Amino acid sequence: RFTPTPDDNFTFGLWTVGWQGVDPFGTATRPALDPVESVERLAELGAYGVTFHDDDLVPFGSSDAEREAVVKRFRAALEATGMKVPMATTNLFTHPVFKDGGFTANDRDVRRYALRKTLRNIDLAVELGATTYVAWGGREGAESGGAKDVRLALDRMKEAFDLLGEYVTGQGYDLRFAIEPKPNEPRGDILLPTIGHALAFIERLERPELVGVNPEVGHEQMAGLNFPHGIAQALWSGKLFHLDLNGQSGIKYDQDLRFGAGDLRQAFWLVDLLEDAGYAGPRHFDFKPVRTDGFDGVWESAKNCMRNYLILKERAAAFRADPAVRQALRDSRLHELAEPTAADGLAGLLADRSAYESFDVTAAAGRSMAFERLDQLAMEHLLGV
Ligand code: GLT
Ligand code: MN
Ligand code: MN
Ligand code: MN
Repeated sequence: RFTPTPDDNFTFGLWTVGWQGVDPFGTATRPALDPVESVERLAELGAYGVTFHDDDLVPFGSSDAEREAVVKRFRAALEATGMKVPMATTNLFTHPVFKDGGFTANDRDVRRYALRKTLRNIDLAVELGATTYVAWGGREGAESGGAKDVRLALDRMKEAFDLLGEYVTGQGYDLRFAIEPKPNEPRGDILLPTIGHALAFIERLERPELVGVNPEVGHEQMAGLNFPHGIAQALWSGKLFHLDLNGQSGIKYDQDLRFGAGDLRQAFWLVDLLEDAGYAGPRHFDFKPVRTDGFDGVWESAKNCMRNYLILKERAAAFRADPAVRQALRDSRLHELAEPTAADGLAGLLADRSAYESFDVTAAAGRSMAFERLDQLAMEHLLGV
């Protein structure tokens, strides 16, 4: 029970299990991991695939020959294990050249380099079978007001996504982009800080149909937002192209805990939502195994990201199937929310005296919504009571 198989569609970034524990206050606590070993270990644990930044796979500054050799070895590991690469992305944040951003750096040469670096890795991503390309603009932002003209930066951001869209369309690639919002860290303030900002931005692009979002649990929670609500709006907008599952405890630095740690109740409602909505994309984990642990903790936490998802999936299904819950949902009038407010049209609404003139406001105000009972039932299912 709770042991994943590739059918569960669990994927991991190479940078997650490969994180060496470098943080702003300390150096690495673990040695580097060979991407091939990550592929093999994750396959053994039951994952469906892996994702990568260009530099996770091919070290920055490698020659073309070195790149070819690395990719060949990686591809052989994928073939041997059956692991897939549904998504890839670009590292536009580690090298000092990106200290003021990639697509929105004030320095035009850096912006042109960032685009070329991205286009180069898109070719590799498509070769390896990826259909989603994530764009996390961690360095796109500022620490001070005069340093960034945000309206111009958004012009440059749009220019970048328009060029990327033109490229994949011209190449005939089956690849869509997913913007990953984050409010801050590493920049003091990052552009496109939340799901909502990203959704509004996408509508301004030349090819909005090619661009969606890749929301991360912890990133929305760093802004104090309700992650399942954000995901619901992304789904409603047809824009949930991908997502990053992890754990976060409240408004503080980006904790990247394993999935299920941190805000467990939001994790429950998130799994309930994804499963109920029939979200078909990868369940992608973007977490950092705690730097206190050795590789034992790395593989333990990777396994438990998947295990916790499957436990919550079972709990959510039990919640939805429980007759007491079905009754509680009716008592809370959820079925009424599914009814259009005015199927009779504006004329019908205006002619309906019971909607206003004879509406008993006092009686309606007095009807309990009965939400407390519903929530306690959810709590008990979550706790396995
Ligand atoms: C980086 C970041 C993540 C992003 C990755 C994709 S890189 O680790 O913290 O949230 O998803 O670029
Ligand atoms: Mn994060
Ligand atoms: Mn991260
Ligand atoms: Mn992420």
